[in-house]
Amino acid sequence: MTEASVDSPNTASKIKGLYLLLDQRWASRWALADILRHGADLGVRVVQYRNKHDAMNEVYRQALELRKIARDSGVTFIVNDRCDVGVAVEADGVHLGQSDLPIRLARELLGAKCLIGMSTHSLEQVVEATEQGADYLGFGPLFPTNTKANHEPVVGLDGMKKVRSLTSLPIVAIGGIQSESVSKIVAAGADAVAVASGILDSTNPRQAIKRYMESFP
Ligand code: 3NM
Repeated sequence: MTEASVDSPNTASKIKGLYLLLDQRWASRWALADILRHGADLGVRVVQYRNKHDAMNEVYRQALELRKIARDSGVTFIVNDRCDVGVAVEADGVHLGQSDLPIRLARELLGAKCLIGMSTHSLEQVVEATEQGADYLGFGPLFPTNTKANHEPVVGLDGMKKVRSLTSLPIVAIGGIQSESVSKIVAAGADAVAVASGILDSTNPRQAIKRYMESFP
């Protein structure tokens, strides 16, 4: 455990505002390190590194580079899916999907101080992940998105409102979120809003991050 994490334990209160998705599929267009630096500069507090494609040595190399930048700028760094990468780069958290390791096993591997997030897509999954000890939940897709292939049915703002009363954990709304929708999503009960394409498909990601940041009430 590093000194920094002893000084500032990972708490779910770090899951707030714009949750920036650094998805490897855009790495041929943008340096993800630059996107992270722009985010940190504009006040983003949490990022997730997402790579479902590359070989493990490349995933590790990219994760380590991003992890260092995040640590230097005080941004919470979360790795998608992979507990082994999370341990290897001393990530602040690991985000699990419904087909990843169970939360109980992830906790054994990662320890008490590592944040564990869980993707949920239904009321039942929200209740289950809360009972199983997740630190925060992803919930979506709020709206249709091309970023996740074969995604589950859209939950919409109504779904968001329904799950708010089912858990006291921070909820990260995800899926097809444009900056124009942020205030309504927060009003429906989300603590954070995860975004990939709304920023990485833009011709000016820095401008796009700024627009999202200014959309929070
Ligand atoms: N998970 P964008 S939706 C990674 O519903 C992911 O759990 C989802 O990217 C879920 O902001 C999604 O481009 C895609 O829609 C998020």
